[in-house]
Amino acid sequence: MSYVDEVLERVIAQNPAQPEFHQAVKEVLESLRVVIEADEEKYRKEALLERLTTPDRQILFRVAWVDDKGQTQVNNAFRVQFNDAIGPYKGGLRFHPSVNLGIIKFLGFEQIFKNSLTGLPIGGGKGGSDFDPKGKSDREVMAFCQSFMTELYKYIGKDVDVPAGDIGVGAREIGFLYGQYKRITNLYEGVLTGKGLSYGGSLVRTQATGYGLVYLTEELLKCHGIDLAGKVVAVSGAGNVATYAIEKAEQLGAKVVTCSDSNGWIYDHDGIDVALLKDIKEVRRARLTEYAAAKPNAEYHEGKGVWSVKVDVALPCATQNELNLDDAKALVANGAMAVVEGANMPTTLEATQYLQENGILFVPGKASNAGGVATSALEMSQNSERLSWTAEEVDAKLKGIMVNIYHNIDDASKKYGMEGNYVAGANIAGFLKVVNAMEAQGIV
Ligand code: NDP
Ligand code: 2IT
Repeated sequence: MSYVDEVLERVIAQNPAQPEFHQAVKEVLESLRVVIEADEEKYRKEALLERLTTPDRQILFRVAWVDDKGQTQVNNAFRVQFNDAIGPYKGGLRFHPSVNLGIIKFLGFEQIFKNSLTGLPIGGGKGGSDFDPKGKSDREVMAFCQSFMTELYKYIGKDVDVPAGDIGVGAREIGFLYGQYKRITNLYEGVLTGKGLSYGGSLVRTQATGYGLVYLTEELLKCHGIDLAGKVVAVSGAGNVATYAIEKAEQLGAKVVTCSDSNGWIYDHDGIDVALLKDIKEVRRARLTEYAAAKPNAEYHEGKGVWSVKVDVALPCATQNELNLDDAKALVANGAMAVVEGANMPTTLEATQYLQENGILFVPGKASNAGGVATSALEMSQNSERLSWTAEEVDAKLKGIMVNIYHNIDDASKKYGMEGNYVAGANIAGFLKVVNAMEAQGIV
């Protein structure tokens, strides 16, 4: 059996009931076959793929907190420190009822390659909890965050492991987490990113993932002779990534006609009104039904449906496996030209394959959503030098990083004989830097 197949079997056997983790590992290892098989005995001897697919450390802990009725609540929490070959562990925290160890491991594994692609010195990690911030009061969110950090602080630090936001963790949560870290450790240090601007945050970090996604999309299209301006775009999600992807796409002259949350979706023929969306989601923390209530020309539909709309470009920005084979078929039938992932692994393996086989330009999240973590690394740099850069400086660096990522994955796809396969290009380019660093540092 080939070494890649041996390790795939081992990962599935040793990590039962973690389908998302299996999916992420399968996608990466399948892409790496060409690299591994060129020097299979060396890699097998040094157990390189076993080391790459086994986290350095997995921390599981209980979080007890008291709700507004005086009832004690208990949640499960996780921090997976996956790989620190190229820098301190770096990756977000997700608070959502669906969170379990397998989800955090898939996200941590993806983060290794994404962080490598940014070109910045950050390793891969991820964390979170099955706590659901939705419908909780600010005091309840604070109580949870304080209890969560009272355990997590032992394992993190500005040069050790630097968490940030993800689903359900935004500016409010990062603020409460930072306050508790500082209170316990007495250290005012850049241990978290996505901080508020008044206490060490970076300009443009809030916008970075969505803006970066659109910068990469613009470059991808440009290199295929297509102008993003004038194109019709479908976005899913209505959170941090979706909102700023919509904002930047509209600034660059595209028309975004959809967004969604976990209850339903909006079709707005006139183009999504970002100011209204921000008011509903960032200020009022309300549902998308409010959008249709405020804009009677827009349609609100219950359930799923964003990918059924006829568009040129699709940007999935909600969550994993939200774009399946049927959705891929609908996009192809409607003449879409590109699918660029804003979320982490939003496209199923079958859907990805179908899109690629049908000539759709497809870029995986580990390349196209890397602008968020890249700007987090820029926040770490600013914290270290105790300076703040201007919005123009950060935005220009972000754009340069995204354009560079596109060319890096494009070059890798060509070099390994798979031109235009950006999944392979991203996995190979991300892997090569990490492996080089792992091998240089010996068997650890
Ligand atoms: P948010 O919590 O801000 O927004 C998530 C959005 O997706 C919400 O509108 C949410 O709706 C919707 N959604 C629909 N179905 C689901 C579901 N089953 N589970 C969770 N959310 C769902 O998160 P972000 O915008 O930060 O993250 C979106 C995606 O982008 C995730 O995959 C994340 O890992 C990825 N990402 C985020 C980065 C960042 O910097 N924030 C960086 C790189 C990737 P509702 O409110 O109804 O739950
Ligand atoms: O998935 C991701 O890259 C993030 N949630 C952002 C991580 C970070 O450290 O900014």
